[in-house]
Amino acid sequence: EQVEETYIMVKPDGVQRGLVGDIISRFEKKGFKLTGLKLFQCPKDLAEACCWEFIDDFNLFNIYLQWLQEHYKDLNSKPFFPKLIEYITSGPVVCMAWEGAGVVASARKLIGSTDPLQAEPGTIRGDLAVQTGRNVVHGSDSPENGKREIGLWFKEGELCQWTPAQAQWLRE
Ligand code: YYY
Ligand code: MG
Repeated sequence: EQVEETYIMVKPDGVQRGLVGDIISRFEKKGFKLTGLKLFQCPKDLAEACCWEFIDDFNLFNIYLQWLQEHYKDLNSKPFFPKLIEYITSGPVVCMAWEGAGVVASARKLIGSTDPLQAEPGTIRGDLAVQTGRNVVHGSDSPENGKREIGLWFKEGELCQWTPAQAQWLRE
């Protein structure tokens, strides 16, 4: 089987609500391999600039905005995009890289539908959230985007290659 990578991120509401451990745990227990993990906070002045209220450093702001536009490149022109940026930059997020055969589609299933009210019970959004605008977690939608997003959110030395002790008990 083809080993894939996916970028999973606990959004600011998930961090504020104390759901980080629960969310990490679901991917961990399933049997995927964690290869990257960090808490990241968008610099405060940039977060405020992202609210389009004021802006101190045009250059830095543009770099960061371009970066978030690249992360959500399919959603740039949607009417909810400014609010999405405001939300994503409103507090610390937990950035994760997970690896495994089939991890991209399986992680999307574990996460559940974009609208938490439509998400099945047992999924992260189905169990832990009530609104699309506060759906606690991000997951890449294709192997290509998994690679692309990990490249966007992690620097080279931040990722770990390792063999979990349980590997031989997960697959025949
Ligand atoms: O991949 P997923 O997060 O399930 O949904 P996307 O269609 O990629 O949208 C990304 C993100 O945008 C979604 O998690 C919440 C937000 N959003 C929104 O606020 N309002 C919408 N109508 C659609 C998406
Ligand atoms: Mg998406």
